[in-house]
Amino acid sequence: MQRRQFIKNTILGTTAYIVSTDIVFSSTMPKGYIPLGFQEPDPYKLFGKDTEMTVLNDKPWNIEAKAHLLDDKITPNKYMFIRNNGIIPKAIDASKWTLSIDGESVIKSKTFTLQELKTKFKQYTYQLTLECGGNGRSEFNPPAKGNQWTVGAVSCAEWTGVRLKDVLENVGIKSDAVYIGYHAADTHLSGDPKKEPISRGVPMHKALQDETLLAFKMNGEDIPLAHGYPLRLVAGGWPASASGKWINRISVRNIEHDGTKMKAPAYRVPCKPVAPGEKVKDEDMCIIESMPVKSLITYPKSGAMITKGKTLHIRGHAWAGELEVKNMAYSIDFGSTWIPCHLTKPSNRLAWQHFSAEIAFPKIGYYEVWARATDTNNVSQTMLVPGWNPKGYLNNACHRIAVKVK
Ligand SMILES: Nc1nc2c(c(=O)[nH]1)N[C@H]1C(S)=C(S)[C@@H](COP(=O)(O)O)O[C@H]1N2
Ligand SMILES: [Mo]
Repeated sequence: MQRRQFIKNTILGTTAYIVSTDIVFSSTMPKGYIPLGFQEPDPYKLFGKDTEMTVLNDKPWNIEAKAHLLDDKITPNKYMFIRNNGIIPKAIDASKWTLSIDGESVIKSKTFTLQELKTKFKQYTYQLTLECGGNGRSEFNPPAKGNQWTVGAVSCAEWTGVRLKDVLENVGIKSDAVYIGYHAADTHLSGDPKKEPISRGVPMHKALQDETLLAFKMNGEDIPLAHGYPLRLVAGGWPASASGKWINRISVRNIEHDGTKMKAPAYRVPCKPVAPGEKVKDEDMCIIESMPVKSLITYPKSGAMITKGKTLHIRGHAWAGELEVKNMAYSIDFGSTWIPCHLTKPSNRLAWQHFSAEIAFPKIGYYEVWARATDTNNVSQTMLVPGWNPKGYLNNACHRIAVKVK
């Protein structure tokens, strides 16, 4: 926005802000032409993303993966989706970064430097699944507004940091604490410094889990800027909106946190199922907590071709919010029979699991491979898009790929 306005204002001037010198032949430059030096940044280069990633929005940046890009057991940065509600903070000086813990339910507010967090507390590393609550939104009918995520707003990276519970214990929490809320350094799209793009959180029982981290490393390196450098909250298994990026303050609240995008209808679904398209009152919308059971076939790509007589190797990941995936099955006959897949144990709680199978096809022709996960509460993914809801959250329908045997 700012940049576009700037271009409008200065396009016919002679001093280029980006190229930091004069445009020598500006008088012969076609009207309305945008010099290369002024063009929008390339998001792939800017964020270190693979060029097969899909940009859904550039203001703010929202970028998703395709199923086959998520084949790695641990998601590398280049395939990790980006979901932003506001503008990524600029010019971060990690040596000056602080995290304040305040709120009604702390005994006394305290501020830590990043260095203090790293040295005063024990560090832990976990693989944690982060899925945007709106992943799969594009399939809802009637459609829901918002980023039209297909299947790629999910990741499982290795996060290193300190336990939020250790830090809260060090500060001292009152017995009336019910929720924590994060505050971060990104700016509202309007540019208004008094508005926060997002300030969500989790109830105390989630805040105090071993795996809930104040993370400063992702996959063994500093967290990439777009994913929350230099400090982010990671609450695996819950809608990733709970995992605040660029955090500089955590408030321990004696009420359910009431920050931006905590109130209905944001990140909430109808407390009771509703008919597609039905209007739902705010008070009938409930906060999403643990994400539902889901899986993704990451190999092969949809449209795979194999020769008659050969088997097809498939593989992918499965996850179930706070729970574990108990079994994984595939079907090649549109769901009438299901055959078990090999399924690994998670490397730690809240990490996605990996499945694989060798599939034999009876004869030449077109097939679909459908994959279905079942969690430890015996809840399975559905074949059809489940429970329509006004904001298009929690679509955990079975993933499927097309296969041709020739
Ligand atoms: N400060 C801040 N934290 C944030 C957001 C944001 O816009 N600002 N987006 C949230 C949402 S909705 C999601 S899905 C995840 C996305 O994390 P990622 O971009 O690292 O994949 O970050 C969450 N944390
Ligand atoms: Mo999200």
